[in-house]
Amino acid sequence: MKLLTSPTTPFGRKVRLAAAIKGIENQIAVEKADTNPPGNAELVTNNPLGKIPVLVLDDGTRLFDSRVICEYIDTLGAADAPRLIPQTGPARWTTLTQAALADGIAEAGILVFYETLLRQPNERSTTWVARQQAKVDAGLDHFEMAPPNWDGAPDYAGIALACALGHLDLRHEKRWRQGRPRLVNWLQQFENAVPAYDTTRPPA
Ligand SMILES: N[C@@H](CCC(=O)N[C@@H](CS)C(=O)NCC(=O)O)C(=O)O
Repeated sequence: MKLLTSPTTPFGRKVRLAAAIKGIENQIAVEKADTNPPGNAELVTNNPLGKIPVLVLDDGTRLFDSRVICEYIDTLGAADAPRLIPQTGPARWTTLTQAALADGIAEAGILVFYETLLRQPNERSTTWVARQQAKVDAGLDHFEMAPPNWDGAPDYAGIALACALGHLDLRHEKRWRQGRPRLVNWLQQFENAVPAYDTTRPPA
């Protein structure tokens, strides 16, 4: 399998952590993809949205987005490998909802970052940035009150939250850490439990 991604995307990092927890990271060749036109032409042939990550299976099937890829990865690995997403019952919906919130934090954080990276100063909207930042802050406050728990290995919700926080460390100057001691401690516990969090850390 081939994973089209980049060293800085939190969504590609989710996939790499999922693969590591399932013990199948050696089955995935990681390939850097360009998301910016015109260099993204090849990526668009793999995902019409031009977004990463994309997992290309050995038979040529393309999987995206990161949630779909992580669900697929959860079907792989040894029989005793940790399950990332509960298959049935209330725990399934809790995990998926927590992960959706974590992904939403990352998506809003990325929109704030893109505003300065991809838009000229005269195109930027402080109102839009404030609206997205409010989503980041509200999501973080929710997790400060109720971070995802795990027994054994962190599940998919934990993976998604750790990657969202990693994105904010990289692109938002670690501001999320101020006033959120429980979440800071939670991420430290995650790092201790998942060595791949360190090896997939994006370059500063
Ligand atoms: N919901 C998607 C989000 C993927 C996403 O937004 N990826 C960003 C990189 S972090 C991207 O490819 N952006 C390029 C673009 O929007 O043109 C997922 O979970 O995979």
